[in-house]
Amino acid sequence: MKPAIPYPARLAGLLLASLALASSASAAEGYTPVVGRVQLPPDVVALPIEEAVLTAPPFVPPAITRRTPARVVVNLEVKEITARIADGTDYTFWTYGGTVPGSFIRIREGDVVEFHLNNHPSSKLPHNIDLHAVTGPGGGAASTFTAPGHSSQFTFKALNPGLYVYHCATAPVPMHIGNGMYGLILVEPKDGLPPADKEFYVMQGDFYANGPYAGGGLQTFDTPKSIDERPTYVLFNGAVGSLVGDKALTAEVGQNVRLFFGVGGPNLTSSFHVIGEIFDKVWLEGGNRLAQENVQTTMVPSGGSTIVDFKVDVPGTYVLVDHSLSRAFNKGAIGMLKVTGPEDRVIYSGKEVDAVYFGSSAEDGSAAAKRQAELEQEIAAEIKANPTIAGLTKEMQMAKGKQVYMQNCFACHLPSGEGMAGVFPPLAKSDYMMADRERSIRIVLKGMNGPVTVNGVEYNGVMPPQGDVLTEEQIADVLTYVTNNWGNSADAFTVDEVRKVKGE
Ligand code: HEC
Ligand SMILES: [Cu+2]
Repeated sequence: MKPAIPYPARLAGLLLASLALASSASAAEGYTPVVGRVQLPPDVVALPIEEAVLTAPPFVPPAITRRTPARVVVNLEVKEITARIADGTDYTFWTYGGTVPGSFIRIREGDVVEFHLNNHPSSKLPHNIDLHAVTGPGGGAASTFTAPGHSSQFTFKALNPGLYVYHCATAPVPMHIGNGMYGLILVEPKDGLPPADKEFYVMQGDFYANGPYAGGGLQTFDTPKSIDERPTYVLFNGAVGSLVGDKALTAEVGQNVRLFFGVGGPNLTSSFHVIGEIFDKVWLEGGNRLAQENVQTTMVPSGGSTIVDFKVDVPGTYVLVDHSLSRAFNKGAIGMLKVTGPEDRVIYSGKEVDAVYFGSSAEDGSAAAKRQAELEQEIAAEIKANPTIAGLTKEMQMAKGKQVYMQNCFACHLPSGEGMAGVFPPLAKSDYMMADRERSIRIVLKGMNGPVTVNGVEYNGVMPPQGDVLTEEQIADVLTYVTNNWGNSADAFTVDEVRKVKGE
């Protein structure tokens, strides 16, 4: 029989295996022999047995009310699935329990846990689990290496309270984690946590796709991007918009909200922040001592966690972000908490005054933002009111192009396309834009600077290139929109036209 391998040696083995990059080579490494059921002492045998309640994110199992230990049976299933990662785009996720992050597990300090890891027969690969709550080699990974259609069992005692990450540790590990194989296990302290009115489960992860952000179709893991730590997506709960709209978290004014927040990685840490709220209490790094109060942004390491509590005092939408903000605004790390209930205008008044200020053009920003919200509603209403729109390619392109425009162009060219005198040239009725299709594509792809005359007026500014931010399809859509709106009229732009100019 193979002797137990000490952790450093195992780690070295895993590293070597991931260097080999072939999962078949690592399969042999991951396997450890069956050692037979543990002989439990009488005091453990006498404990009550219960099956752990597992929940899918953003939900959390109910607080544990017993004040004595139990033998808890956990049944966790590994499933490889295809699911939406962004609008129109699917991704091949590997999951614990069919969700990203995996099922939330809640136990109590002192519990003896009989853990079953079941790898669904439809899986293509072996998987295992390293629970940071476990004291022992590999956190359970050494004992749970499980082939497709198999089930492994091991037992551990929850010695330390805290909020712990669990993840797959099968080589190549960053790939298994990068495909969504992580979750949280809460080990409640003996006396429980202070009560909260609402508890939610949110985890951040970085995803490395073999295509652009929301690029459409089916995407899978991209190893070079992962090695360079260049994520395509940084997400809360495994998809763009997983906590937005009717999937937003909810609470009522006066409630104490608790977030169990973790970072699966595989690579990035999180500067976790809720816009418009202050964390009243933070259990830093998921430890069990209340470590800090009144915190704006808390650092959460990759493979780490935090527990934050905050009372919601006024109604509105509070936005969860990684305050490394490109991740929020360009890679998907945005969630929402919608709070309903009575206003308290002393705590937060709302906009009290909007007056003209002649010193700068700053007011344009808020006017534009208001107009953007109106337009976005219009688009939604239009699409809703007209189901045949989907069949009409040009209109469809216009609708999609409008969304691209409202994200990437309106700030300078304004929602109405009229530009800004002396600074940003107009697109509405622009003789310059309408004169040359290929030139317009080139401008969007590569940007523009130097003097230009539009409708008889000279401009000399800088337009940043959009080729790295937008897909070819998005460029075709936005150009179709701007050349067919505000009195302009032209044929729809095709992806092929964009590709041709891009290849110049
Ligand atoms: C940061 C501000 C900014 C953004 C964002 C921006 N532009 Fe521009 N755009 C400019 C400026 C400034 C010029 C003129 C550059 C010059 O003077 O050489 C310009 C010029 C143009 C022109 C040619 C001139 C004309 O008016 O016909 C087109 C077409 C155009 N932009 C389209 C777009 C589209 C489409 C987007 C979004 C995908 C976009 N721009 C985003 C600032 C911007
Ligand atoms: Cu795995």
